[in-house]
Amino acid sequence: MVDRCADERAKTRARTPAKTPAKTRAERLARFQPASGMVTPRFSGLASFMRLPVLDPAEAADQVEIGLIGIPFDGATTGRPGARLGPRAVREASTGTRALNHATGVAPYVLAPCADLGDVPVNPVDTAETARRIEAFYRPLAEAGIVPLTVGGDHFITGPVLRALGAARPLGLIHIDAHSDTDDAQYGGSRLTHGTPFRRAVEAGVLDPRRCIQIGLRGSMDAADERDWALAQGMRILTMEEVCARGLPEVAAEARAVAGEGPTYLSFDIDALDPAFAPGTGTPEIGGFTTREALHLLRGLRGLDLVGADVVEVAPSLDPAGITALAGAGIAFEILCLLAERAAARA
Ligand SMILES: [Mn+2]
Repeated sequence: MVDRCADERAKTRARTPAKTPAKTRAERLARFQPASGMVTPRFSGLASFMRLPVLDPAEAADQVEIGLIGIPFDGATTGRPGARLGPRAVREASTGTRALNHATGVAPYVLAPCADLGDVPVNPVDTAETARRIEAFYRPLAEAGIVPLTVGGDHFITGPVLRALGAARPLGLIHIDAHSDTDDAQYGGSRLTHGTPFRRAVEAGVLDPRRCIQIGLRGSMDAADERDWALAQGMRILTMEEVCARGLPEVAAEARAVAGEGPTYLSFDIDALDPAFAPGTGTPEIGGFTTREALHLLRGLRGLDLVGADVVEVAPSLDPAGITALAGAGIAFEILCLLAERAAARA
């Protein structure tokens, strides 16, 4: 009698990265494939990002070109917390994403070897220490040329990621968000909040403000300084009102023009989406993107030299229906397709 289970266990083992590193790119592509839903059902097994193999980041150099990473930290949230639970919820929701982008035809796992590199070891009660740990986690990846796709965590986590990726030269930025996050507000003497990462990154010289664009800003502000400071640095801001007036193709074209040919980071705050589509987030603002509009906008960003990206501020405990994590997983897949196309172009 044929033991079908044994056969399927063997296939699963074949997908698990062996201790011996793969030598050729074709070997690496074959090794780093997501678990097939035809072999092990999508609701079974351990939930890694996109059902990809899990790889120790210390073994990632010369093996994978894109690393999916969780940063389960929300200690810099000034409003409603919960984004520390984002990576785990997005991993779970992402088990439903399949191999091929129906709109663009991109098959990311055919184009680039990708793995889940696990979570950054954060300290939930120490923001400054967590920033150091994040930067230390990403520096060797940057040096190895591995492109990180991060799931947060609150938006504070993007700052130390940018410090690692932009250490060699300042980066351009495409920042899709309801808020500018260029605030300088102090909470009892601390400026380490999820409302300040891009101000700190410009000050640190890891972002080139003239190559930064912020898309979808809306709602209310504590003070005009958040916007005025960004504009004074030369950052471009496209408010949600301008996005609606001009249309997504023009917005995407302007984003590509502002970022230009140079290395660029893409940061997607889930609160860019309307709370109807992403209620599980710390600082929801009405009047945002639909999930469909967000996908169209991202598809307009093909061809950029993306050196990293993130999806942040998914706070699943604020959304019992789970639609925010589902949106986060779908946005992450769309961004992964952009990163994989770029990796294949450089291979
Ligand atoms: Mn943000």
